[in-house]
Parts: sequence; structure tokens; C-alpha cells
Amino acid sequence: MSSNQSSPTLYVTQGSGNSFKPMLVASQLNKPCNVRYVDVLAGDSRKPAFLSINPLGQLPYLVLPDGVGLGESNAIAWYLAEGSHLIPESALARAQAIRWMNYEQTMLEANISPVRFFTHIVPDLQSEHEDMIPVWRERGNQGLKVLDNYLESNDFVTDHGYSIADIAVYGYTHLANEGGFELDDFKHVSAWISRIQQQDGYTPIEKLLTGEHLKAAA
Ligand SMILES: N[C@@H](CCC(=O)N[C@@H](CS)C(=O)NCC(=O)O)C(=O)O
Repeated sequence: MSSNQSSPTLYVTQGSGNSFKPMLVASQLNKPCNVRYVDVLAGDSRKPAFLSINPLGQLPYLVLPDGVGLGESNAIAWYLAEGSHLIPESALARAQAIRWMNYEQTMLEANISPVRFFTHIVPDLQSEHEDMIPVWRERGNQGLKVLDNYLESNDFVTDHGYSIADIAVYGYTHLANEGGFELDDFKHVSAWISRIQQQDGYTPIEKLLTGEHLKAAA
């Protein structure tokens, strides 16, 4: 992922399934990007320096060379993948991509991410969320079950084959074990995770998004 002044700047944070999505796209497609690291755990996403770039204070965030900003991991991943084999072509496959990218944000990321965050990333905060953790866990399991049923008869989430929508859904799904979800119970999801990891140029989150690696790039 080389970079220069005519490349977009991608702001990311450590260990995040959302930040991993555009990083994987950029890495897999060899897209030049200036990667900048914002340390969420140190509170830097809510400090004036980053709020002046993204007033929502969220990562990932993309800034184009002309200064236009783009938020939302799935939108950024789509933008970076435009024109590549990762973008579905048929009307049905494009609609399936929107379906699964919305599903990822509402049923998977929305439930898997907070459980993983409060039990695995910052377990000191777990006790403040004891009431919600079982709710997120149950909803996340429902989300994984629907995905598992779909993948029983589909190799990827759209009819296009491996696409941007698989990367979006994969972002948090493949990290669900870290939140105490039992991915072994979802054997079609597990097989799909393996298929994604076998794609050309796949790079794991540990290589793309460790704090130390990102600090070096910042
Ligand atoms: N829907 C957004 C969610 C982004 C989000 O929640 N990012 C988290 C990291 S995974 C974040 O920036 N948290 C820090 C904060 O909100 O200050 C996306 O998909 O990009």
C-alpha cells in the first residue's frame, strides 16, 4: 500500500473490524493510500484534531486529495474497490451486496462489535454493560444463524462471487470468537471464512491493523 500526495488518506484505528474492511480492500487491490492511525483507546477520536477531520469522531474515515471526506466503513470499502473485480456487476448481485452490507451493520457489527469490545478489548468496562451483553449476544447469534443458512447454498454473499460485500460481512464476523461467539456452531459461516482467507492477496487483521504497525505508518 504505497502512497503519495495524490492518494487518499485513510484514517483507521487498531483492532477494528470496521477499519479492517477498507484496509483489506486497499491491500488486496494494491491501492495507494496514506494510512493514518487514530488511537481510539487513548480517546484521540474525540479530540479536536480528529473531530476537525470527521465531526462524528468515528473510524474509518477517508479524505480524498481534494479534501472531500467519506465516512462509513462499507462506503469507503466500496469507493476504494470501484472499477475492480470486487464490485458486483449484475443488478441482482449489486442489490444483494446492499442487502448484506446493511445486514452487516444492523445485525452483525451492531451486536458482535460491542460484545467483543467490552469483553475482549476493554474488559474493565464489562461490568458497566452486563445488562446489554446477553442481548447483544442473542441478537448476534440470530444474525449469524441467518448468514449460516444463506451460506449453506451460496459460496459468497452475492451471486457475483467473492466481492466487496463479503469483505464487509467478514469484518466483524471473523472476529466473533473474540466476543465469545461460537463460530464452530456455524459451519457454513466457518467454511466461508476459510474461502475468504484463501483469496489472492488476503492479509489478516493482525498484519494490517496492529497498533504498533499503524503507529509506524502514522
Ligand atoms: N458505522 C460505522 C461505525 C464506525 C465506528 O463505530 N467506529 C468505531 C471503531 S470500530 C470508532 O471509531 N469508535 C471511536 C469513537 O466513536 O470515538 C462504520 O461502519 O464505519
